[in-house]
Amino acid sequence: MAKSDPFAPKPADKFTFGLWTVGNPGADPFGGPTREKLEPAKIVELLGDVPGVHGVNFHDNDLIPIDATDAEANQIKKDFRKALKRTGLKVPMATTDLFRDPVFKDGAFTSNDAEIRAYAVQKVMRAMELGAEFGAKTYVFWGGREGAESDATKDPVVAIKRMREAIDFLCQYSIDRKFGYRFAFEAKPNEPRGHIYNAVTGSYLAFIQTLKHPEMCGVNPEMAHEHMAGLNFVHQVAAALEAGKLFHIDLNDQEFGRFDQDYRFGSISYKHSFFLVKLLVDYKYDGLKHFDSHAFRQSNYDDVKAFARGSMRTYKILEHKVKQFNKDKDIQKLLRQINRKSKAAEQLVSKYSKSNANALLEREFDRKKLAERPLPYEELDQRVFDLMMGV
Ligand code: GLT
Ligand code: MN
Ligand code: MN
Repeated sequence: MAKSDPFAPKPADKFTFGLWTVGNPGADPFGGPTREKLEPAKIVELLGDVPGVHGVNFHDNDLIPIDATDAEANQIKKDFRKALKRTGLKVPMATTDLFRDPVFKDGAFTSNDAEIRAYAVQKVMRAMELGAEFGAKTYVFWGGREGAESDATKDPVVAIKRMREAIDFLCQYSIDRKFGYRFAFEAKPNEPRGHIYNAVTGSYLAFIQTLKHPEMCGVNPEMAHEHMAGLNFVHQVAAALEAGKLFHIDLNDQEFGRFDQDYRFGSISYKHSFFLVKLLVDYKYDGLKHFDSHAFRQSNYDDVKAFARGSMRTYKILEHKVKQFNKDKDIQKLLRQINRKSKAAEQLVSKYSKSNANALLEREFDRKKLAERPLPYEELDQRVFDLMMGV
């Protein structure tokens, strides 16, 4: 028998792909598709050929074209359901396409046109129903068109208020219909709009606290989106985790400062990817891990399968490296050395009291000595490199 692969993914890892990711036919703004367009059921089958996938997510119109008749919609759903059954794949997340159709050219929830705003909310209500039909419990909101090229065209404060109104409405709708959804907001700084509102994950963390149902709302950070903004993704995810708001995550990769590349997870930023996986492992994130990326334009569908396998394999390898990091004696020794403890100092500032405040004011600190304490960060950081490279 062949030796079992220590990096083989399992459905319990909750790795997911989207109809729009593995089904991406390779078009870009400068050229048309390089792969034939696959029907949803075919995309499910393709994923079924890749061992270890947990599920497949969709936008309403990835599954049912916006102009489909009821008869067409029913046939597509039937075929899709059969393919899910055959492959055992789940649909854990659903979302709405509020960006492709020309009606949304100036936004959906933040459009300047009240009828378009109402239509957008109606489209989400219907898409929530569709997601629920297939068992989805996480509902993603990516406001791709919620933005502006010129701030002459929209009042950004009004835009926030409109966004809140739409989300409050939809939260209540989900509750009334007992869908059981948790909403996950996904930030992006730009593309397709010149500027998108709620540009980074942190913006949504603040926005959520102003909603009528903050408890059912969290975030869906995407690695490439924060890297487009030049930010440290690990820190954005940490903020979400610490706030109990990491409801979903979009894993992929991206060169800093470039256009939206949606590369395979781990293909560019080895070190950031390592620390991201470390964060998710150390803090026991057990939610969905969605690969929101697509294969190179040069790939055929066999290579798309390699892309899907590779995405999961990279994650599993990094998970293994994280375990090595956490067990490595030298690294752990260095970590203990740099995390200097002092019961007395900690007690003084861990909780405010008048007597603590007075004692702290009285205490003498030897500033020069403190500054001289060694921090062998170069040594530690190099050990991470050695470990990652397997040296
Ligand atoms: C689109 C976008 C992604 C979002 C998807 C959800 S659609 O592909 O680039 O980042 O996650 O709407
Ligand atoms: Mn993206
Ligand atoms: Mn995404």
